[in-house]
Amino acid sequence: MAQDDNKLLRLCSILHDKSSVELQIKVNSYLMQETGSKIAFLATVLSETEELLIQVLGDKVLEEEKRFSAKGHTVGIPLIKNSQVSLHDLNENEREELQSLLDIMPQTFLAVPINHANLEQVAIIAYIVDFPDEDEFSSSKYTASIQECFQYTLGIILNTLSYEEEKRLRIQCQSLLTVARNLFSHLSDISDLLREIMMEARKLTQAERCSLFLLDEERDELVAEVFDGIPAVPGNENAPEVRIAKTQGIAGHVAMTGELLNIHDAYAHPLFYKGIDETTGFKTRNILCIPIKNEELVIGVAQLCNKINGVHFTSFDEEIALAFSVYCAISIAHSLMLKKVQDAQSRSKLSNELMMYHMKVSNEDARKLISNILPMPGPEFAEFKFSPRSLNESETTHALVYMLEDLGLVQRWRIKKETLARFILYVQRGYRDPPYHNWMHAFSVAHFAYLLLKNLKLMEKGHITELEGFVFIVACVCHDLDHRGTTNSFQLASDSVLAGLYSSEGSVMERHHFSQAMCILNTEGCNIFESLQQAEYKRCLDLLRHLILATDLAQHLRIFNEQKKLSNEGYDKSNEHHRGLLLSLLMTCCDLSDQTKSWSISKKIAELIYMEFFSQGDLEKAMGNRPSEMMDREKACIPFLQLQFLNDIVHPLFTLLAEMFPEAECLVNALKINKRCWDTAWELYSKRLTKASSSMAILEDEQLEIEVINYIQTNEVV
Ligand code: 7OY
Ligand code: ZN
Repeated sequence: MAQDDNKLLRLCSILHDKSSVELQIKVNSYLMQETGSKIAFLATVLSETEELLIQVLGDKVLEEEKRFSAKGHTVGIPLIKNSQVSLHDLNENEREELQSLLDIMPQTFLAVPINHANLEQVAIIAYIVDFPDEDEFSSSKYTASIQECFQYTLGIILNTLSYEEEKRLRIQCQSLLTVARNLFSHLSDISDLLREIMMEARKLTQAERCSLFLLDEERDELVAEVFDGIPAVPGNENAPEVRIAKTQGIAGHVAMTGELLNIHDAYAHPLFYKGIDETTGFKTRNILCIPIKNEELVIGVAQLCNKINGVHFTSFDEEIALAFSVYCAISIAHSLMLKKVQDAQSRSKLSNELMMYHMKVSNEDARKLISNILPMPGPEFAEFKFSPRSLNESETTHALVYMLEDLGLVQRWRIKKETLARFILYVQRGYRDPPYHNWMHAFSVAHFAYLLLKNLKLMEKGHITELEGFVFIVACVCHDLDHRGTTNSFQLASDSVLAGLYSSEGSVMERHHFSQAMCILNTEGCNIFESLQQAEYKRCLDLLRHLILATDLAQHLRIFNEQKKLSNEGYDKSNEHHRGLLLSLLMTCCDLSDQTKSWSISKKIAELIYMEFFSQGDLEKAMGNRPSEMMDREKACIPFLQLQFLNDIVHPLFTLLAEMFPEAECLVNALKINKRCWDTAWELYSKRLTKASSSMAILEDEQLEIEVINYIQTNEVV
């Protein structure tokens, strides 16, 4: 026994730093010596799949490792029975199965399952074949020495096996990661990318060659994108395009069926086409051919040829190849998408160029706007009662330059006069011509901002900063850029392009107005913010966005309660959030300021607004939708709607303004007059009780005019 112990110790001492295959050779030969058997071998139990793995028989390493299902092969019986098995336990079939594995018919046979230390589970099975069968007790002697052997060697064998498995998995993972990384770095060159992927697959599966074919739907052909590991370049004389019919050969079969083919002997396969080998002189032994699918649709075929150091590709290789085919599919989908996006961008750029060409503001126009010394655009131009709509369109651009100069903003922010002129002219052209939301609206809103800055001395008193005062006016002129005379909810209901871009964020039109403003700022020679320092520049754009979004009435209603707190709890001019709330309030005041002018303007504005609303209502009816009452020319009662609008929105708004700034009291008074006028109009409307043929008729009614004027005179408000 001391002798035996020495041998076992010697075995253990040489088991270090070996591969699992070398290790098994050592253990097998030890067992063969100890038991006097001709062949000893081990099977590893792969518990996940209930498979047995055999890599070595005696001292011979198998060309290809063998995997058997435990239930499907004689070598699995000890695992299933969880006991040792000898030749007596095997029937004829099972003995033949052993013969074909070992190439000899065993005369004696013993298989011993070896459990994991401390576990019921079988870790490996040891087999000995053709040992001297002396007596009936010899079997237990052999069992004992096998078990003794593994008592000392099992740990290192299992560790080595799992280390090798981990290493294999790590290499596979790394290689998939390398490919995934390439997905991003090679995005623009799909050929490069596909070649990289296939080369990685080739390395990992140990194939001599790799090819990749993409399906050409139009011609029902497979085109080589990568051929023999080289990217195929169409039109390159040196590498002529390789095309095969979609129905031809192994690749064709895989393309048609969408099923993987692992062909062990290419020449023996009925689908194999020898033509290519004959012309190239290459000898194909075996082929692994995998479909590349987008969902269920086959878009290409990857092909690996000739397993290096192996008889054919294994099920392992199939797994790897399938993983790589997924990457190929992603890359192809990616590159097609990228091409589409790039094309769309190019088209959009072209149409933008065309538009800019026709919209171009000439240097002459820009210079004309700033050449003269600017006179005040009219008496009372800086008073709340001034009506900016009394100016004609050409006067408005001069008036805008005048306002910015008058407020000292051009000098303060070093705005180049020519840049300012060009900016203003582009903004003016950025407006369409619906009845209400046109350039005159934008201009009158900006003029009201000027009135507020001047009459409430917002910058002098430090309520807002000089930068904010500047952006305030700019936001006003830009706030409805490219308005189409339809509301946010109409964008959603009609599923417009703008809704597609912005519906998830809300304030669809306002986001578009801001985007248009940015487009103009980014047009050459138009950036009025160019002289600002980086921090100021960023603050400007943030504020511009904030203020344009504030003109969405839905946003106004959301923050009105918070704005009321500014008056009740005190306005802190050093608090940026407070200034933001105040500026938002001021934006809404400017946007609705028409209602603080004279009755004739209030009435004219209502006419323009309802022209626009009723057009939208007509469109909604044509789309098969029911417009809201105020958009429906059959249903709207204009005086009632105006009263409601003034009462619910405009009056509370200007009341808050006057609470914060007593100088604005006159605006509330003007508003009250207009409310009384609409009240009179409503009374008249109710007396008639006729549903007039047109809801607009009330505005044209002479009797209304007389009665309202009568009201105004008797109350001596003019
Ligand atoms: N005066 C107006 C607007 C009626 C200066 C807008 C509405 C309209 C109504 C509730 C909301 C609206 C209502 C501006 C001015 C301009 C107000 C947004 C509108 N007299 N409308 N009106 N807006 O959506 F009850 F259309 F852009 Cl009548
Ligand atoms: Zn507006």
